[in-house]
Amino acid sequence: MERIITIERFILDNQPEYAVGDFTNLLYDIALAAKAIAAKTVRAGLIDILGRAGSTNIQGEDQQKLDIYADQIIRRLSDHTGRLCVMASEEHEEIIEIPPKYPKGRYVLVFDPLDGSSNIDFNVSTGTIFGIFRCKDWELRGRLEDCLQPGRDLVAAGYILYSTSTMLVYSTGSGVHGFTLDPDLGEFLLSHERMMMPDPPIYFSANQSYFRRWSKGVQEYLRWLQGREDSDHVLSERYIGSLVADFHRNLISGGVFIYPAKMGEPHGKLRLLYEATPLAFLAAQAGGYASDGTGPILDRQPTSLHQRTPLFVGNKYLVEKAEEFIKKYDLNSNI
Ligand code: FDP
Repeated sequence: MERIITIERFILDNQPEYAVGDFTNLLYDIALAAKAIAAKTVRAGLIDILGRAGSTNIQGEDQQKLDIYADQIIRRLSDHTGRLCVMASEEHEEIIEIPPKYPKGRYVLVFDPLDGSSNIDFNVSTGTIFGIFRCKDWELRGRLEDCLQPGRDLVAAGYILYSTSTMLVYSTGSGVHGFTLDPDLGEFLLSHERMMMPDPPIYFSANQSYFRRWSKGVQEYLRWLQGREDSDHVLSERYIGSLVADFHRNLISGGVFIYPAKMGEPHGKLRLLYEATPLAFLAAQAGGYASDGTGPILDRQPTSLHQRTPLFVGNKYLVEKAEEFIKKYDLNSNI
């Protein structure tokens, strides 16, 4: 019979050498928040939680009730534990300081509480994305610069996928591991150890309704992905429009997800700090690669919390090919 390993056991057995308990407990806190959000998500249709909450976040997008709930639960589980020095969430314009009445910790949590939230009303998968950095100055309480760190400095990153089952996937820099929530036990159980993106890839994910707004390089790349011209890769297309779900499928089956810059949106749509960077960390750990079209996402130094970036993530060869097309066709052009 196969061994059953809970996430708690796995985190404890695999904690990095520098972890002295805080880091391990921080991952538990995230797993607990995941259970709370998952429980709310499955009841969404039952308790009249669907629909908009009537407020707008700083990106100008409508917030929905589950976004607010997810944001609050992560904050309320994390702000008083003494493990964090600061947080940043997609739903907050400024950094989230740890209230002075609570002790400050050594880690920084950046998160997108409910990604893909425009899908909630349709019962389509959503996700939470998170990244954990070390606090830059342990003497001080958290500051903006603690949050504005490049992906190379992440100590952990992961996501939770709310779908037919709830999955928590994370990495602390030694492989990517996936856990599935057993609703009867209320525990995340190890279901996918050491996930690697399979090669050859079989999917590409892109919202092709933007085709005419993309640069020449991206258009040519799309044609190549579709197997026209000289491509030896014939891929199937799958686009859920929920980043975590699209990334997760490509992680398991092999593929590439792209959300390029487009006319009118020269920096794309996705956020560098709490969407692109954590997924870039996971991709690299799973043998893949993430680029903004010109170079590694992991090398990008964020200059503001809500900065956006074009994103190409997944199979290394396919992402490098995107860089090649962009270099060839777009070098001196602006969109
Ligand atoms: P959403 O607007 O539903 O929150 O990050 C935002 C995001 O979803 C991603 O999850 C998703 O990949 C993307 O936007 C979808 O955008 P398009 O509708 O422009 O394709």
